[in-house]
Amino acid sequence: MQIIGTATSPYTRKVRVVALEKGIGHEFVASSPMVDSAEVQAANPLGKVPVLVRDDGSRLVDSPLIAEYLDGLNDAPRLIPRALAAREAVRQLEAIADGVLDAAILVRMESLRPEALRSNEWISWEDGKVHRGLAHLERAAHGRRFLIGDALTLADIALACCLAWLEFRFAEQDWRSRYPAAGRHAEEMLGRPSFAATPVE
Ligand SMILES: N[C@@H](CCC(=O)N[C@@H](CS)C(=O)NCC(=O)O)C(=O)O
Repeated sequence: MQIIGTATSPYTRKVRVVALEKGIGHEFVASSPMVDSAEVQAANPLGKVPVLVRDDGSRLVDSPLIAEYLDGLNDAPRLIPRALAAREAVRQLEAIADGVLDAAILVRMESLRPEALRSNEWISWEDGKVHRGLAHLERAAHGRRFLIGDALTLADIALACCLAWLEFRFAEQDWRSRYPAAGRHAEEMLGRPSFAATPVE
């Protein structure tokens, strides 16, 4: 099995961490949607990473679907609970962490455009999603070691991937003092071997 993506992509990191936490053997194939665009577009019509390539050559795209597939391969541990309420809660927090990233990536892309073409209105619209999403995740992390239940889930992985990427790309912003509970939570997650093995660089 292969996971195609980049070390800097937080969605790619999320599925790599899921595979590592569950002890699922795979090969990480570094391929950038911008630099190796023909290769990535051949693997995913949307031209985005991550892409999971199974041993029979079939592919899965979109990190929530890839994470769900990987989680179903074994129970050691189960990162998406089977019970409906807990499952919904985990997927909801994953969706919000991913949505924060979607918006933050748009902020970054827009900010990199020449000043004359840049829309500050658009940047602040997307930035609003980043901060409202983080405020939600901050409340979820308050006083908790794990976001849902008493064991690691996909929600914890998604939040740590999200915060680590924000700190990497927007290092000038002090995310941890603004969102201290999320920061403490990410700090603990980033100490896990699965995160140490997937540095954002
Ligand atoms: N919803 C997708 C988002 C994936 C995504 O946006 N990946 C970025 C890299 S971090 C990408 O490939 N961007 C290239 C592009 O949008 O053209 C997922 O969760 O896998």
